[in-house]
Amino acid sequence: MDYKNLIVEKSDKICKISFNRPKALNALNTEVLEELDKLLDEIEKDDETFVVVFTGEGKAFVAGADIGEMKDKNLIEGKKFAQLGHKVFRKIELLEKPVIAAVNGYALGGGCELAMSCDIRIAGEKAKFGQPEVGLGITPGFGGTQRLSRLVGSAKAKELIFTADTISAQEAEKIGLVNKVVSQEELIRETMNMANKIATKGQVAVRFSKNAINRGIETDIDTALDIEINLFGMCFATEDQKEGMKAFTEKRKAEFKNK
Ligand code: DAK
Repeated sequence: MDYKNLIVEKSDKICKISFNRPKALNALNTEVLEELDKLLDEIEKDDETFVVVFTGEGKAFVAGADIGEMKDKNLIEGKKFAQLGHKVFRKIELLEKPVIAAVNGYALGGGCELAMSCDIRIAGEKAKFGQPEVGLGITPGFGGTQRLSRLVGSAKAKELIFTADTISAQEAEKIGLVNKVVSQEELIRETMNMANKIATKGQVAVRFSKNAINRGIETDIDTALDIEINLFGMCFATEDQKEGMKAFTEKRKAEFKNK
């Protein structure tokens, strides 16, 4: 399927998705969110995609929800927009396959929230992060109050949200909002290297690990450990576990079938 606002490139088991509304700094409108919703369904079913990478065309990753579209919405329309955004962001978070955000520039408001829905964030040195919503008279609306506090702790999340400050990539790394900062030139290469590394591992185990971390973090430690025990046990019903351990004892590289 062709997408108007997204550039989709698939190679070597990696699907790279670039937001492509550079004139509006890749702001998220209904059309972009609907395209993303469809694309995520396609990716979930695509056996040739193991890892997803998000990035942005131009100087922004995503500069937030589209203020131009939002400003005239009434209550019903606002609610519909919110439901669509939440559905898409949760779909990213719960996608079986790992998702990496290569944050090339502004990640503000809904853009920062989108990056936080991804599993891993790598930032270019010029990237900027922030939740500027209170300056527009709204609260963060695509999960920012919840995901930011889970990532960086409630005190830092409150500081960033209450002040609407924009922070640098370096500051974002310091507080744990991004995994690492690299030069702008190296951003895509470094991100692809990490994606490639993940794509060569046993994908059932990678996906089980994502599932265990996501579900476990929301619950008490005993329930969380039970989740791990069950998924660990299920690995022993896979061909990958047999092959992975056999390859180790035979001192060769495992050839996973991902089943
Ligand atoms: N929406 C629409 N257009 C945007 C935009 C945005 N978020 N951000 C930038 N643009 C547009 C600008 O209007 C401008 O368009 P033209 O004037 O050229 O037509 C173009 O992109 C270039 O922007 P600038 O000229 O402003 O570029 P600068 O380099 O000078 O500044 C900037 C870059 C990122 C600092 C600045 O553009 C900026 O402050 N942008 C707004 C950032 C922001 O406030 N983002 C948060 C948006 S609020 C909800 C759930 C979630 C949300 C809302 C509701 N529900 C539950 C209902 C989320 C809200 C948000 O994300």
